Amino acid sequence: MANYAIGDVQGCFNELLGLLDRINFDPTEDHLWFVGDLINRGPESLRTLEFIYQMKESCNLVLGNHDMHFLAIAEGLRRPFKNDTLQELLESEKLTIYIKWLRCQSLLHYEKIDCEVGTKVYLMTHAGIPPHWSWLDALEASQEIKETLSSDNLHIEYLKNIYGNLPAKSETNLNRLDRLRLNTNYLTRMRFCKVDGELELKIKGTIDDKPKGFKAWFDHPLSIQNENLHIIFGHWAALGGKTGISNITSVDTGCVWGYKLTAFRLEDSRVFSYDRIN
Ligand SMILES: [Mn+2]
Repeated sequence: MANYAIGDVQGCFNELLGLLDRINFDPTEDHLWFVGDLINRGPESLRTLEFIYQMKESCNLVLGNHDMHFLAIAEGLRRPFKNDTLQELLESEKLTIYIKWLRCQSLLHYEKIDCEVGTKVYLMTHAGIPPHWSWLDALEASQEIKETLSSDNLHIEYLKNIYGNLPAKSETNLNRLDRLRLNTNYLTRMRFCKVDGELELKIKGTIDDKPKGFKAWFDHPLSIQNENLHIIFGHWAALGGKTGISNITSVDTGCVWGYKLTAFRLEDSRVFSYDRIN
């Protein structure tokens, strides 16, 4: 029995099958941790989502920005972008089942895992954890989003209001929708920020492209960090799977951009990968 964190699949279905074959994945024994962005931009969003849905008992997953984007389109709140590859999924007869299932997923997952070096707490989000958040801040923020997104009464208003780069940081008296947007941006879109959590969401690129005064979120001292905690995230393909920090692991290695899909085995930190098939 082993746990594998899998990077952003983004509809790269054949590469996912290839990677699972490479790790000898056994759905009756092993667990997969998906860092989000299961779908979009790659060739087979529908087959990817179908496949993961069918083995959902063996999977933990957190939602990424592309998964949220899909939900907003599926609810008729946004139009697809030109390079989105969601059409087949949007026309699926099981669309309502997939929407409901995704709406009930979290933006944060954590679990104690017995590793070769002792017990560790693994914490997974799509983009990361901002420097100023404590454990309680992270749990409260993700719980509020989960309750809102899974609520039949609140999810439309939420999905309508998560778009935008502001507010850039926590301020006193933020209203509920601004707080939800900011916390969703932290968990699903963050790359660069200041130590107080001020976000810079326009700049992408590598760690060297940091705007003046900002750093990659994981290059700040993190309030949440302790010696047993290991953070897993995706979202930032340009890192090439490298953070330079031993207990913060990036598993997005840009499969959809022509590179590879990566699995990180939590028990022994071994990395497996499968190249993009052309
Ligand atoms: Mn992403």
